[in-house]
Amino acid sequence: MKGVKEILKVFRVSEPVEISPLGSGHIHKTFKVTGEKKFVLQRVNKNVFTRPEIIASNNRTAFQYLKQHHPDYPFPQTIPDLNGNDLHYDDDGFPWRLYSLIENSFTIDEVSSEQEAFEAAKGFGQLTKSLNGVDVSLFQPTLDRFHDLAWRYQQFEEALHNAKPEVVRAAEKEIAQTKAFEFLVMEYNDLIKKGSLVLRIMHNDTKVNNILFDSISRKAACAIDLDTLMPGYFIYDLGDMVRTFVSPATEEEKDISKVVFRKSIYDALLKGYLFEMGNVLSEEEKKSIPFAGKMMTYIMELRMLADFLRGNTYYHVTYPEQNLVRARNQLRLLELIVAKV
Ligand code: GN1
Ligand code: MG
Repeated sequence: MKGVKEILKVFRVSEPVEISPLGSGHIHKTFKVTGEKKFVLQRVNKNVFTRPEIIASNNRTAFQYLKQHHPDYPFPQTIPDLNGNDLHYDDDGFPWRLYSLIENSFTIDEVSSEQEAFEAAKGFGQLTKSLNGVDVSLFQPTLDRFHDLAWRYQQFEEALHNAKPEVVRAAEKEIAQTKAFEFLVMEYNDLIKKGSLVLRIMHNDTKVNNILFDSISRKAACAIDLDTLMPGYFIYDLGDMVRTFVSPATEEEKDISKVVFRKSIYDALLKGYLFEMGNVLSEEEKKSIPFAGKMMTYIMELRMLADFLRGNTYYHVTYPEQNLVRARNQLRLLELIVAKV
């Protein structure tokens, strides 16, 4: 961990410190740093986020707006390095950033009660609500067309076209199932064309483990992982909550009989989200609520399957079929959401 200690010096964190891996994100390398104080240190994945300065600038814009309009909002702002920069680049060109560790907090990978669903959804809703009123044009996309379902479908087709025959063979069933949901792309295109959705500053990565819960109150302390804080539609956040809350099994579960749709959790998350966003969303926007979970489960499934077809170039994997397992899992979930919502 010598390299990590060198980086910490640039952020004025001196030894002795203990460094350990943190969290279950698929993109960055995250460490918990324990010394005199506690920190979260992250190495940003520069292959995914090719313009990390946009992350820093979006986060700063949000932070400044919140400081002025909602000073109590617990926004996780980075600690600048010796030169006052939010990101510090190492010799290999990787950007690093440092946060204070929020004590007495925890994350969950699965939702186990209606209360948790309500609180987490309320937490994500609170972020968008607090940023309602900020000038959206001050923000840039950190990842282009991130939740553009039509584009993601095209990427899947491209990956399929270029995949090795044995890889296609291994995923034959999933490919056929995926194609059968293409109607969701048409629905998405129609919805966007109608223009009833409002461009807002969204979190855009609202898996349940991106909410920090307070250990004592068990309420949402704050939303974390703000790399994709950028313009988007509310269905992106609501949909990814549906995707990651309603089933008791995560996207990593190999046994798809464990993937189930819990209606009571769905209702609780909707209630929590609308508790904050009920007066922010227009009546027209609210008509898209049932589409949210379908769209976001499908988009993630397409991305996972495309990554498998490409040979696992995007998501971290610990075994070769992991992206196929994830896609299979998400297909089952999608089937359930389409049937029940
Ligand atoms: C990635 O960074 P992490 O692990 O929270 C991905 C999300 C996917 C998610 C699937 C920047 O999120 O879009 O929903 O994996 N983030 C990026 O688990 O691609
Ligand atoms: Mg992320």
